[in-house]
Amino acid sequence: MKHFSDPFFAMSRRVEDLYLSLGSNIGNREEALEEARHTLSEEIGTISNASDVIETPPWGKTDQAAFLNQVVVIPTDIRPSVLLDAILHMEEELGRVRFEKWGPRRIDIDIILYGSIVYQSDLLEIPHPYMHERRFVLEPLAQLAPDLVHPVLNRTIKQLLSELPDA
Ligand code: PH2
Ligand code: MG
Ligand code: MG
Repeated sequence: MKHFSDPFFAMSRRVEDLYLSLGSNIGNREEALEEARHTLSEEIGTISNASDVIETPPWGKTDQAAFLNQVVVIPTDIRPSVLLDAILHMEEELGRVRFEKWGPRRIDIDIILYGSIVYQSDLLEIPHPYMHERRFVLEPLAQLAPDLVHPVLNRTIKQLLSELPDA
């Protein structure tokens, strides 16, 4: 029974707020985000809250076009491993081609936070391992949930944002 090795099998399933970061820096970026929101609401659940869409300079790999970024919230009880499969499938359907790590993409959907769940597998880490270093995540996230506490760092989103070294 391979299920017993999944820590989530033992957890009581309850609805938690799933925070996703959306990003696009190829083609019609607005349209890519719009399609992502539409597909997410069909495949995962109704979006209960969404930040503004902001334009952000490329982070990590800086010789590429500016991104549009947004954070959305979906209350759900879907298991993390299933979520990841669904999201990877959606990214493919939405025309994502993986060229290189941190490189340009039409759409990127990243799991940022999932309630206060801490999850780690070979394929997925929640909270997102770089979220606290990324202004393009923290800024829109702080619009929605400034007082939300990062379950590993034990700091609020507002605090993490104020502690970012300025670019
Ligand atoms: N995504 C990356 C790497 N760099 N920079 C910005 N501004 N926005 C992103 O969404 C982004 C990035 C890897 O997924
Ligand atoms: Mg990403
Ligand atoms: Mg990604």
